[in-house]
Amino acid sequence: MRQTTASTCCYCGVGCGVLIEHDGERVLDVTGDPSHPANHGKLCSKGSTLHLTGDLDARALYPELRLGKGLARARTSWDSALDHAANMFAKTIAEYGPDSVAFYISGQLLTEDYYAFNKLARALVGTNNIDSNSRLCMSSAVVGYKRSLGADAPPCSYEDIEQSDCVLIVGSNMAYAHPVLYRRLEEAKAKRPEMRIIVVDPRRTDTAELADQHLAILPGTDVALFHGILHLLLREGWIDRDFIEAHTDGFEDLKRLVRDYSPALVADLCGISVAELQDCARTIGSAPSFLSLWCMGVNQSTAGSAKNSALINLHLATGQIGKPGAGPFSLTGQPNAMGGRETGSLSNLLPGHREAGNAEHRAEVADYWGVPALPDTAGLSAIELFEAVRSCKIKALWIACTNPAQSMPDQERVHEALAGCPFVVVQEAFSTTETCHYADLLLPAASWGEKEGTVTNSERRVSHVRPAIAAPGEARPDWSITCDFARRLEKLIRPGEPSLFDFTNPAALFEEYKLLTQGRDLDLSGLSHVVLDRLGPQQWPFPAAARQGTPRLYEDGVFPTDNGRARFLAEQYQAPQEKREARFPLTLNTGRLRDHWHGMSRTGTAARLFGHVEEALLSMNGDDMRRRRLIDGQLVKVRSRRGELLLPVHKDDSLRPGQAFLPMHWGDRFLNGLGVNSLTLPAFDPISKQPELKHAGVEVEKVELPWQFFALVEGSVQKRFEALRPLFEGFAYASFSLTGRERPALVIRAACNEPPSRTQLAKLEQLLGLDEGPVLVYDDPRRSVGKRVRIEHGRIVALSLSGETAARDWLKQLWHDGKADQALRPWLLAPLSTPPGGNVRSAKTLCNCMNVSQDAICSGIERGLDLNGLKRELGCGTSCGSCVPEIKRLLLKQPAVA
Ligand SMILES: Nc1nc2c(c(=O)[nH]1)N[C@H]1C(S)=C(S)[C@@H](COP(=O)(O)OP(=O)(O)OC[C@H]3O[C@@H](n4cnc5c(=O)[nH]c(N)nc54)[C@H](O)[C@@H]3O)O[C@H]1N2
Ligand SMILES: Nc1nc2c(c(=O)[nH]1)N[C@H]1C(S)=C(S)[C@@H](COP(=O)(O)OP(=O)(O)OC[C@H]3O[C@@H](n4cnc5c(=O)[nH]c(N)nc54)[C@H](O)[C@@H]3O)O[C@H]1N2
Ligand code: SF4
Ligand SMILES: [Mo]
Repeated sequence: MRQTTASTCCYCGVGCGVLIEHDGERVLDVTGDPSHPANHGKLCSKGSTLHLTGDLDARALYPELRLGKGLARARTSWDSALDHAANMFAKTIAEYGPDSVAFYISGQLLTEDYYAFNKLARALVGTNNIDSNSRLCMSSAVVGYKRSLGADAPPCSYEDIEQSDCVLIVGSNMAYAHPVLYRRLEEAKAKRPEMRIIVVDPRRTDTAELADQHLAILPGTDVALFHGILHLLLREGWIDRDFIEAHTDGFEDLKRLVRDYSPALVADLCGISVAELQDCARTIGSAPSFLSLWCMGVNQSTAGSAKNSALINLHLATGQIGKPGAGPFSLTGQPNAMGGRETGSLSNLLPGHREAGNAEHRAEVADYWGVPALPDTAGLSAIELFEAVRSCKIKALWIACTNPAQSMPDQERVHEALAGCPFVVVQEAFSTTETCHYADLLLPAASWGEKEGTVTNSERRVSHVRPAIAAPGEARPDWSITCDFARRLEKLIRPGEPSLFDFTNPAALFEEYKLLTQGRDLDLSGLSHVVLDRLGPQQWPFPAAARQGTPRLYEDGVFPTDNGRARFLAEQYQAPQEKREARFPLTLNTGRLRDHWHGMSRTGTAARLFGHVEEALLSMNGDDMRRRRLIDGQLVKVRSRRGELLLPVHKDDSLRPGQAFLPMHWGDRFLNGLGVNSLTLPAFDPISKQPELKHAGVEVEKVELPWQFFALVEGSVQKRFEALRPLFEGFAYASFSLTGRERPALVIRAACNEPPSRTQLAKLEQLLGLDEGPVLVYDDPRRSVGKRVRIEHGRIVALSLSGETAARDWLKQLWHDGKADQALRPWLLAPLSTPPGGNVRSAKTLCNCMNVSQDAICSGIERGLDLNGLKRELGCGTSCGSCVPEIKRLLLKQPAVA
């Protein structure tokens, strides 16, 4: 029977409500929940395809245990898996102390999961070694809010974005990363064109399409920019002296500091003109309301804390906080990174926005938990933690819901750490990740649509996440795995004591947790799973007596600091860690694509999500390519001080000369060579400890790899991927992706210096299903060239080109069109590899919802269609709208002929 369950999207921090249609066993469809205040029924290209993701062949289904390094893992029972884990942890703690173990968790866990992990680490094990991937994501924003305003609380609501007169978007590509919020901004701007939007980003992103002003500052120079703006605000008298006087401290010091940030100096540091800077300051200074949005371009920096505070300074100086359409509003990346901050899931925090370094806070929490004390040794942050694993100080590591062997900087060291760690537990929903490879114990976790709990989105709104279907195989929800393990560990290290983990459901965890927030800035004590069901998603604070949530903080100008006053921070601009030098003259920036999520464990199971960008490409400015004699699509080697990566280059003039860009999504599984983060650096901000993921010095050079390979194969793509992947280990270049919609196919591109052995090729052909049956074969052993095409029922179902791949795109198009062309046979039997003429269409799908290719849109534009005409005739941009900024850009580039 078809049923509908209301829940939330498991991707970004917008926190959209979804309606999951299912039959109790399988998810059949997903639509936006019209009653959810975050999205009012809208979804983006990722949310609306959730039901197409999560291929069971890629899921972790059973606990698996490795009994010795070098051996393969074998399936085991939950009982023996968790007993083994408890024994290993107890033994390690007994022998080396509680700080010899660590937990590395994730902003994608639910609040109840986090709470269980925190209690486990701090109360039971007695270590503060519990950190999360939010360290790579939001920790600079946490520091920013706490230092400037006194508590880690984004003060605004999504409505403020719509109501604002001036929105400053810094280091956020929200068109890709927070699409539904971007849609809301687009609509607001369409209704009130006088609303000003400024985008500060070194790249001209899709987000910049909406901007009245795009400031393409040099990477890392944000602090100089903010000080330069304040300098001008002061000079022109565009500040709010009454607010500064009544509600802040520290303005005199800041005034002295920004005196030195003259427009000429700032323009020079930021690589913009004085006029651009003045325009920006004027827009901000004269706006009745001013709101700023920021994300990883600000946080992921060795100056991340300073950037956050310098931006908040602008709001305090202009009194633009605590009123409609105003305030500093960080966009949270992960769906529940906020919940992580609330429950204390960074090593330096404790539940309820407390500090692990504060003795009073420790005593409060210890009291509440009924344990003598909480540990007072500082815990390790992500980068330090993996360094401690590498140097063998940490001997048992528990990783849940994150994939550090893809997402941490300086991958070579991370892989080394994981390989050498005596005991690694990985609690994961998908068995395919790079980190799973190192798991001595793999624990299958329930995932989206299968688990219950709560999440907090970017605007402090708590939603009830509800399960629609049972988890597959023996997968279990995270809170239950964690509590079950904790109860077994308790028996070994706290025998005879009453259990700290007597929870029978997530609601029980929430009930215990919420009282730790009572009376604090984030007070959740009036909420419960039942209240959320009755009232719908609510914004904190929501104290016990409350009837509704709190949309806006600090309306009274009172801040949660010691004296109730907000603080200006006066810190100098510091250049990024890796200075330009002859050996590494380019700055490598990394970030998100529209349709993929992080390491692609989930989005990488839905072929259509590769339609927008099919493979890992290095983007570079045309001038930089010319100087290096590189042509579009050519294979290049990118080198940094830490590693190198081979992939094709792509001309992209949205980048200024001197900069390069790589999507963050490709790790070692989808691209040979430890992925994007083989290049990035582990240097971090001194206060937030957030690493500088957006700024690595690199050089790019041409590589010639004469022997090339291409294959495409339909059916059981995840199984084939797993089977084929190891065969490409030795290749200098190998990239994997999916293509198609109704008939997904695996696509492989690879290249190396010498042809692989005949046996290796035979093995490849066998796994591709090209060794027998209705396969057309051509071989030219002299040139090491081979072609194989398998045709069933008049259509291509698998093919490979080895040695030489000139016909790649033509064949792929034939496959797409579902036919075996007349020209196929003569080409196949001829020694020449070039395809028999004809135009090969661009494979890029711009509109994923309606399946409209870039080619179709371009020819529509040629026929004279404008945006509305394209929408009407082709349907593109009429569903989620994520492709609209790109269509607008095509329209600008290729003006319609009358
Ligand atoms: N499609 C998609 N959406 C996602 C995610 C995903 O994986 N895929 N992940 C989610 C998560 S966890 C996060 S944290 C967010 C991230 O969301 P965003 O931060 O918006 O995304 P990024 O692409 O990482 O980086 C944003 C921009 O910062 C710019 N930038 C780089 N260096 C600088 C600098 O020095 N100064 C300034 N001003 N800008 C700079 C980059 O050019 C880039 O356009 O996205 C969330 N949403
Ligand atoms: N170069 C570069 N690197 C970056 C960034 C960047 O901009 N540039 N951004 C950084 C940022 S902001 C972030 S947030 C990180 C993200 O980095 P990761 O945390 O490594 O990203 P994910 O791939 O989302 O990892 C989440 C994992 O949890 C699994 N999972 C999904 N649902 C569940 C569940 O319910 N339970 C359990 N136990 N597991 C589940 C997924 O299969 C996936 O493997 O990457 C960081 N790394
Ligand atoms: S904007 Fe997209 S990815 Fe983010 S929560 Fe909404 S549907 Fe999910
Ligand atoms: Mo993130």
